Amino acid sequence: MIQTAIIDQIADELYRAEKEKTSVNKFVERFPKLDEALAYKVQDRLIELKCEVENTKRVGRKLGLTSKAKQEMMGVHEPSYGVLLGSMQVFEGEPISISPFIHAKVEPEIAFIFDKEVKGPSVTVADILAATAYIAPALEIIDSRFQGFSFTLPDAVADNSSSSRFMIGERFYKPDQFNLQLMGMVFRKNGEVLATGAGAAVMGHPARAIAWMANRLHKIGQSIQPGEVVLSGSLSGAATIAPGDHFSVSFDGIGSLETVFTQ
Ligand code: 0L1
Ligand code: MG
Repeated sequence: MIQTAIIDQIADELYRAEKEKTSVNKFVERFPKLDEALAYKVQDRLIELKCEVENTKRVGRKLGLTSKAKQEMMGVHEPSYGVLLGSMQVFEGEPISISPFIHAKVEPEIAFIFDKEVKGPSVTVADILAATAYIAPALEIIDSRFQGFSFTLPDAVADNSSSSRFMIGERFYKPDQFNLQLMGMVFRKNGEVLATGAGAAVMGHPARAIAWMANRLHKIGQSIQPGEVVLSGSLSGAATIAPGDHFSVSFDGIGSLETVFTQ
């Protein structure tokens, strides 16, 4: 199969899996040519397809696989990234129905809102902070289209890094007031503490994950654009969701964010 046919085939299957709520098997066995570089092309095609059909547009990006534990589990040394679309945003105070999801999970993250372009190569943590207008608490709802969340890195990249929905706090904070490495976080489910952590859980510093992405984007002629929101990666493992569950994340200095899931 030629490359463009592989890209279209995998993007179509992932799109259908999401719409029809039917998980698929890993693609790497059927398409041995599916490496990381080709997977990002599939991701681009999938996003193009969603923008066409859902009449939405790109509003930012997300980092995935930022924790050492997840990277080791997948045998990789790098994170991944995906695209955030306007249609994926949900707002605080709106209950989230789990009915469109296959097996969604929720993650506590820090969102960065950019007011300057960030273009590689050699982007540093300082460059990311200098281009960031605001940070805010965020929750990401991930939902892999693969059966049992079982995939390789190229599979997950093709699947837009398991992105599904995201929510960001409505109060924004300037990043220069905080040491993001040391920023404490408490993640609760139904009032009970599920996880605690600090910003350093994300590759030593959440902005380091975004710097990695900016340098990776440079290789394909892309950059972070002013106005974009970037979710910098989860500070803890992802939590499973059942109808009625209430989740909250509280950060030292930048407040909290909460949501409830319904059937
Ligand atoms: O946001 C994430 O960390 C998810 C990345 C993709 C892999 C997964 O679903 O765990
Ligand atoms: Mg995430």
